Amino acid sequence: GIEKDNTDRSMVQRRLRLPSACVSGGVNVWSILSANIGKDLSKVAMPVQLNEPVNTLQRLCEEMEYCHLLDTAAHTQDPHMRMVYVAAFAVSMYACTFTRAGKKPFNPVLGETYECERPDKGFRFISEQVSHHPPVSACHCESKNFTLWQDVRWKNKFWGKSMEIVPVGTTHIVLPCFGDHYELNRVTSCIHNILSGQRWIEHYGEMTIKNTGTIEDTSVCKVTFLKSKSRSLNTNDVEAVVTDSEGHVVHSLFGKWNEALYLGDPPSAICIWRANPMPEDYEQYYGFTQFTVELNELNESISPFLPPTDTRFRPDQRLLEEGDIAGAEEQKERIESLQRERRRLLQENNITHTPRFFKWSEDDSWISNGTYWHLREDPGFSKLEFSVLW
Ligand code: PIF
Repeated sequence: GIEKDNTDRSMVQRRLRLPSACVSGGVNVWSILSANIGKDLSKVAMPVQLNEPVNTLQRLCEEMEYCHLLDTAAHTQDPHMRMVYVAAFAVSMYACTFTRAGKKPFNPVLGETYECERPDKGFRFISEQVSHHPPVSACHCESKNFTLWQDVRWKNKFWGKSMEIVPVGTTHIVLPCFGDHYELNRVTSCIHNILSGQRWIEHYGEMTIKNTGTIEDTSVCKVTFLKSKSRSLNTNDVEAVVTDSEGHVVHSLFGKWNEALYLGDPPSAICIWRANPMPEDYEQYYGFTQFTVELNELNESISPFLPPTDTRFRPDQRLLEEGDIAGAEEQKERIESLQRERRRLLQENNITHTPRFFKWSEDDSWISNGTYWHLREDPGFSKLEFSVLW
């Protein structure tokens, strides 16, 4: 299946930049927020200028940029070193957020989907918006070395100057060759200076990584994302320790979530992960990494295979990417009212929405129902019915 139409695509030259730089100015975040104090912000339609041209489904895919760390883990015999690579991957998931405090991702409509097949990185990824209120995005990523799934739900706390985003849910990483099943929690993210001045993003709190897959490996990794004392002091620092079944420290790691992670103690520490260099002019292009730039690319080699619900077809996000703010805003409002209409019809008929490619599992998370890639190949999405999202 996976080989069929991607052998050519792995050779394809991907785009190096977005079609248009970010058009700045225009939105007064303060006026929006002050008009909605005390309200759940996820229930307020925000102007499209607050958005960057990727959505939360694609944001989950961005976290796969450094998946080679999971490939390395899958080829590492020593369970404590496997934990080190899994921890490095977990830290790397935050790297792309460093340059991204200025905007928010698009909020997908219910039933919106996204796929990303990257033979060059060895994975294929799917995601779907499985709930609208509250917004929940679920994803599933598979390769011959690992499977990763997670769903992301947020609790927003708006503190006036800053906004805290408290994630709910568990990230699962399976390494089938060792029977490992790692579970980890995400830490709190905070956007500072939301109303005025330079916005910046911070992640803090403790992440615990446990291997629940085997009884032999009871090691645990605790990753601490440190709160900085100020904008310029010890920012983005992380520390991690891997402890064995007796609680003895086997490995320690340190670094910065936006830069690099080291194993051991200085000066003999070795670099386990380093963030890729940013593309030229990234500041003008929403602070996107090269990998992010590629996520919303649409061309003839892929469009015939995608379901009509794929984010790449969503017109407001496409128009924003092209720099057409007015067109994007008009489409955003149109798409939102279509969604309200669908919701009204469901309510009138007492029907609850069922996600197409994910199902709710007993362990309190959304998991893939395993149908996406089969249906994509046979009969193909062009032969299937989908509701019209835009
Ligand atoms: C709309 O989403 P927006 C609202 O949900 C609206 O209620 C709904 O109408 P309905 C519309 O259909 C939606 O399109 C609001 C909210 C959405 C997220 C999740 O896109 C990501 O207009 C948040 O936005 C991550 O936004 C933030 O939630 C990380 O998109 C940076 O709550 C927020 C975020 C607030 C951001 C503050 C500014 C940060 C720079 O009638 O169906 O209810």
